[in-house]
Amino acid sequence: MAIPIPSRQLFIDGQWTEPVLKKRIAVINPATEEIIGDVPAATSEDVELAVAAARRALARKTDWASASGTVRAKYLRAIAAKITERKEVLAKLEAIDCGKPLDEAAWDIDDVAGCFEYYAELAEGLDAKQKAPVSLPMETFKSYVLKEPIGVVGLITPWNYPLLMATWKVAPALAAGCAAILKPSELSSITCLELADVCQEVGLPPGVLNILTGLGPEAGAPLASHPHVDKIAFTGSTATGSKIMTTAAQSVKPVSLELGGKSPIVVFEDVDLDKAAEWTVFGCFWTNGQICSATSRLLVHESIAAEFLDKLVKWIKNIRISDPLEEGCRLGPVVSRGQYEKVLKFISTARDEGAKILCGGARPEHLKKGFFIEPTIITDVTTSMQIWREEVFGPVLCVKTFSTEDEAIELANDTHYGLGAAVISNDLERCERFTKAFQAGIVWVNCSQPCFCQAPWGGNKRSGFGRELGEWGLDNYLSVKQVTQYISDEPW
Ligand code: TXE
Repeated sequence: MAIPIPSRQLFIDGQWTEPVLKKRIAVINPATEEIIGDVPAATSEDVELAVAAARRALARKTDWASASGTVRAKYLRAIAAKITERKEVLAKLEAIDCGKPLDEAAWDIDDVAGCFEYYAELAEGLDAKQKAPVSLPMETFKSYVLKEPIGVVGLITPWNYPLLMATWKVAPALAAGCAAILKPSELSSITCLELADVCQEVGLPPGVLNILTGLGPEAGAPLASHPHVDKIAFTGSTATGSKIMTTAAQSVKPVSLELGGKSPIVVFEDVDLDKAAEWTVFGCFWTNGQICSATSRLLVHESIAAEFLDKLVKWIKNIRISDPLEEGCRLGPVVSRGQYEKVLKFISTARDEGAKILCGGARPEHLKKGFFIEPTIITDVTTSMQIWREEVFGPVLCVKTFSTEDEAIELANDTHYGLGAAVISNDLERCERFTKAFQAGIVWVNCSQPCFCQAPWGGNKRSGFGRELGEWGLDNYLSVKQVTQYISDEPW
């Protein structure tokens, strides 16, 4: 059963605030194509208010940036507990907003709560790490390091994991003692507004987290260029990431960018083909392929290619495609009409360029409405084809065969992106060689996609830079201050 979309405003300075220009954005359920509600659309006027509120939150010395990590951890734990309490509703909202199966959405919400808990722990740990001594070659001086919140941070996030991607930024930013302005994607922002409600309920000090829903150019761009925003953290397309970097450069603002990908999965002949098929399907079709790290280029050893592709097709035929709220749904629609048309165009271009659509390639026959696309496998691909080179961000796997390790590595690294890479083989020395040779920020051995909030996440090349999650995620929001003191009684 669908649930009503709560009617919300922007969240600025701890208050629900109507956008200055009173604009709103329709929310469309991608499974039914129906308008199911709306969210406020912020513009630069609202960005001004939010930035001012965030700066005030940092100026009040008592309750945030200068509070101990232990104090901030209490708020993060309280947020985690409320998220867990609201899990069922949040999962349903996520499912009808971005089209992911309800079970998957529920796992996301568990991960959201887990991530807030994890950064609560790290916030507490931060207190002990203060004044870490630096060893100097001269005894007349002593030196230590203070880790301080970087200031007011702008967090711009995408639609594929709406609340989870927001949490990957909000939780460490707050743990570090920053004040934040979150700008979720206009395509799915409902659950981020529910996070605002949670923050109000736990009494998060006003201005510490401000949430501005709205369009990229109208709300995201003024946030990225604002002179009083000290850092931007962004997850989204490489094109928008590049724009944000250019804008941020004008005020020499640090940025961290988690961008697109075209990650390879290399499958050798020495493996259990059923297990390898399961990881390959999971790696590419989970969340409908709308994952930045989706292993969407399969490199399979030529000696097992035919048998392996047969198995993949059988796996795929068993994937239940339906409305995300239906029991047993494994694949929902893609997020929007724009994304639907874009993915189908990728498939038709691949066909026009001479590739073969082995399975899928169209809307499933039994679904007349909604942005549904069958899981698609494309073979006879060459390295110059668009389908090999560009991120599809949909349920599309393209396949090439290889005969030697060197060839597999060359094909795997034949991309401008460098986010994830997977190798499936029983030969662990070979896996080690691939681990070193892959040009990627994340390597999976005998699996694809598992993600833990303790481990660093991020890419190389045009997949961006900086790492989220783990301690690296916290460091994104901390600045390092060197303090050196002259301690000798002798004159210098
Ligand atoms: O992304 P955008 P879109 C890829 C994927 C997808 C494509 C387009 O290939 O098909 O990007 O998706 C905000 N200044 N990924 O259009 O534009 C925008 O409002 C400041 C990969 O949704 O990058 C949203 O909040 N902000 C990806 C966020 O940027 C701006 C996840 C992401 O939107 C802005 C999503 C501007 N000028 C898409 N323009 C991943 N790495 O996981 C837009 N935004």
